[in-house]
Amino acid sequence: MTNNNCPMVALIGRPNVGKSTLFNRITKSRKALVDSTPGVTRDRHYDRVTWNQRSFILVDTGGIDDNPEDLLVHHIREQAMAAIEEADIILFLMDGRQGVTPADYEVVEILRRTEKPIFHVVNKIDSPKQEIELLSQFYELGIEELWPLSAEHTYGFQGLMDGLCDKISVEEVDLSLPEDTVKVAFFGRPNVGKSTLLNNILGMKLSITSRKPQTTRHQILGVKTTGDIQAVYVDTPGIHQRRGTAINKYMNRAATSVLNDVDVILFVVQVKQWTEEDQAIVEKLASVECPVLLVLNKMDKLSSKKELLPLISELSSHYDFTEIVPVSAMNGMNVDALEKKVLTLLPENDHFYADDQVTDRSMRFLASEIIREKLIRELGQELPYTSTVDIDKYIEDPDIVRIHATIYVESAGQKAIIIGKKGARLKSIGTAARQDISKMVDSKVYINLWVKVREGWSNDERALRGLGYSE
Ligand SMILES: Nc1nc2c(ncn2[C@@H]2O[C@H](COP(=O)(O)OP(=O)(O)OP(=O)(O)O)[C@@H](O)[C@H]2O)c(=O)[nH]1
Ligand SMILES: [Mg+2]
Repeated sequence: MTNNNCPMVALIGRPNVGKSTLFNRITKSRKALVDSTPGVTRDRHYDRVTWNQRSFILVDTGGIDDNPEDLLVHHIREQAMAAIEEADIILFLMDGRQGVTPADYEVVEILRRTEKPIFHVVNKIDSPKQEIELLSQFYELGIEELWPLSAEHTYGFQGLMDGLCDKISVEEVDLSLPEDTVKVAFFGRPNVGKSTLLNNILGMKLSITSRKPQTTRHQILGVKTTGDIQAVYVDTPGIHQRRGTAINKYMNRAATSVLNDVDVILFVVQVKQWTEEDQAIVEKLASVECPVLLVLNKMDKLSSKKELLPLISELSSHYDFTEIVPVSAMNGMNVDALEKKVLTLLPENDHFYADDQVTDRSMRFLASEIIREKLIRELGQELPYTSTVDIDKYIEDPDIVRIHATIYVESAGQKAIIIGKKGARLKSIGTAARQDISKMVDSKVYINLWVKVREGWSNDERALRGLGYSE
């Protein structure tokens, strides 16, 4: 279930202390992004979480709630011992409203046997006033550091997550997927419709799209489970010949690195527009051993079907493609057939992600992408290519999500363009982003946008890493 360097964080505690509420809160960044097909499992006990550039597997060791009281202590003891054995970090939850119980004493004693980091969390504490009233009795357990929390209402949550992240180093994290994960990569030059195609296959808007080339800047994973096969589709930035700046190099690396570990390649081209860039990409594919399907996109632009056969015969001279599949990502034409073909090339596999999970990206990341999409769409040709979005704060309150984000540009002139007359442009970027994010998280959203000048960020490796462009 876990991969080599990704730490496992176990949630333990008596029934009803709020383990599942905390589990859902930590993983909630993706809860809005689950498949709504009826019948798919929702009973998840583990999930991969990325928080502040740290990744870990969170395990909810629930499932003992039906046991009679006398068996309970025995189960909790076992649960604690198993966590000591298998987990890297333990979150032990107690119930602030119920007070200290004999089982809590017992678990605390068991946990003293390990050197592993342990967070003694006292849940159901909703305010500073309650913290004063309820927390002190727990110091009887002889624990120096207690973490008051309201898993339900977020009190203490950010502090707990920061504390947890302090125990996980950024470098330690291995983001590679387990060996039996099957990856299908979209590959191609900018603007051919790779992201539109991914979204069409997933049946939801995950990867941002626009009429401008070089919209996608990162690898975006889209997970789709069909029966026994869980396919991980990977959208990549368009490979381009623009050399030079650090961000251009980053984007090309983000695209080509997918070739090191991929099971099927979907080489996407635009119908009747074979260019030098496509030719350069085909040359990169020479050393690839997995099946490569040529996806002929934007078929809706082809005036006559008669043109298709000669086109296919011409294109097949470029490479020994497993198959050439004409589609229209925009209107969905033949996308089902493409997906079916892909599935025939994939083995049945262990499902690393929950069957209803759509991506491994956090809502924080997706929010920054949506804001960037609105920026691109709002500015069209005027858009300074060298702009990016960084989320300063992403706060989930019970009835609203509050997002504070900064748009970075490289000059005061660019800043003025984005802000617009009396701030009108910036306002409509914020409104459009708020609507999309609100749909995704199924909650009210507030967005506060700033524009700042940071000269030369796009050609500065360190600045890029600080702004989320890290491999
Ligand atoms: N007519 C037509 N337009 C399409 C089709 N698929 C995508 N487009 C449009 O092509 C443009 C580029 O689409 P994207 O999905 O952003 O392309 P991409 O390959 O991901 O581009 P980069 O991320 O820049 O590499 C958008 O305006 C899409 O609406 C299609 O089947 N037909
Ligand atoms: Mg794209």
